[in-house]
Amino acid sequence: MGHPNAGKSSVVATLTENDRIAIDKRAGTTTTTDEYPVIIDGRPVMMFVDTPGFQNPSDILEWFQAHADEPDLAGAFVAAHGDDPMFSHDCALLRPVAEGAGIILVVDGSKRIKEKDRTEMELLRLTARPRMAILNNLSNISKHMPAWQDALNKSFNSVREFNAHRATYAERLALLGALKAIDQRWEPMLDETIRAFRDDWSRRIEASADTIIQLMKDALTKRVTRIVKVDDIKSDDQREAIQRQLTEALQQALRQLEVEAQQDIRGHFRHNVWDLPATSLLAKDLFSEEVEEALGLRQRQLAMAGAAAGAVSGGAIDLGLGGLAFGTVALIGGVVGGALGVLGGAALAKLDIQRTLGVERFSLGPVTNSRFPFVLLDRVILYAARAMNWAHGRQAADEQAPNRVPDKELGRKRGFTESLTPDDHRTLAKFFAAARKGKEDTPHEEQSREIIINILRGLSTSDLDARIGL
Ligand SMILES: Nc1nc2c(ncn2[C@@H]2O[C@H](COP(=O)(O)OP(=O)(O)OP(=O)(O)O)[C@@H](O)[C@H]2O)c(=O)[nH]1
Ligand SMILES: [Mg+2]
Repeated sequence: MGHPNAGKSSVVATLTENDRIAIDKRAGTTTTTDEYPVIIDGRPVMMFVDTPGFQNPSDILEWFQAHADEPDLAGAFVAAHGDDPMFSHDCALLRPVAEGAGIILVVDGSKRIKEKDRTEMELLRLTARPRMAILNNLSNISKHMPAWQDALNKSFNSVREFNAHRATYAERLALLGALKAIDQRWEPMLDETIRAFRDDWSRRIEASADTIIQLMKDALTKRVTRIVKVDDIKSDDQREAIQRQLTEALQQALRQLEVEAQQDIRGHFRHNVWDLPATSLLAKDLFSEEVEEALGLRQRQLAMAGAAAGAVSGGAIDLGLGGLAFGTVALIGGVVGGALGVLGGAALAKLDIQRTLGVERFSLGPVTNSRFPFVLLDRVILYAARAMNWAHGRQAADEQAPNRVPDKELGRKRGFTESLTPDDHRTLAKFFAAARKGKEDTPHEEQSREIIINILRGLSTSDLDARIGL
């Protein structure tokens, strides 16, 4: 409950992980009293009821005061006004309370308290139902918060600050935990809900790690091929053009794999509305310089990890020319070293050209570039971090990301793999090397999965806005 535009629907959206609830900056968005279950393991464990807010709070308060000896004021009010069209909204609002629901009042703590607010607090107190107040803060003005705390503490069993746009998983759990304090009878149900939430969260993290491992394996075995009749290749320019097409095709295939993995992860964390500002690293092209600079390992880390894993590709252009023996090596080398598929001075993948029976078979892949898998891994973890921490009530809010010093100026990367230990780097590099060869279920794969799970667990609680550049 609460004023129009206090953020009621946003709180419900965040707590129930439902980003399809109508939320808008205009007041009066919610026009009916709607039920939103919290579903865990396909089972509704509790229900939130979103409301349009009081229409005639002073009339209700007056009636409550005149009938103060009624044991169940909400029920009595509904019984007395159920047929009165003037009060149909207020009855819809009080009906769940009459039926036993607890009350959560949502207020915008960035605004000054008005008389109407005091009226609502008082009438909710008179219902004598278990009640909690949530201090939302819509515009980051905190000077009125202490006054709200004082006023709310007088009429509510519990008063909590909760930011519907920024609340993390941990804060959602804490709020559910706090609901226990307002009515002891709810304790077993809430304990079960919280337990189910925790288990579910672990499962989502594991499912995301599986998605990520699979992405790495798919990306590192991807190969694109083209067969052309020798007679159709009349010049080196044509050979160059084919190579260019193959590089574009390989990049496109890798982008597609990333998109599919992202969709999976989004699904694990129940996000449907998903807009990224153009400034987000996640909105940039996977093969852009910006992404490569911000993510992945530093040169020295890469060299050490690569040496341990017997990396296929160092700083030089790696050109396989299996079976090919004519004078285009320099040319092809030149092409690969140009604008095409180069990451950190090394080609993305090996080009292989074989000539048999009047045809030339061009194939590019799998990726041999040692930087690329770390960049890809960092980016998909970044994506998971956003999926885990983007409150559902925030939807596609177009607010500005907080100002921060560009990481470039700080001279640091913004990914996650960089901060891992050299041991972990080696493990990952060995997993990548094995994946490239199509090996399944190696010990390094299992260890890499654990590394990823640990990173994801660590991301569940921190405020990542600044880091991700949302
Ligand atoms: N910055 C910020 N904005 C918020 C927060 N919570 C809600 N808002 C914004 O406040 C506006 C109103 O939010 P709603 O959730 O629709 O509010 P409501 O109380 O359901 O409004 P009605 O249904 O019209 O009564 C929207 O523009 C939200 O994006 C918050 O925690 N931080
Ligand atoms: Mg609403």
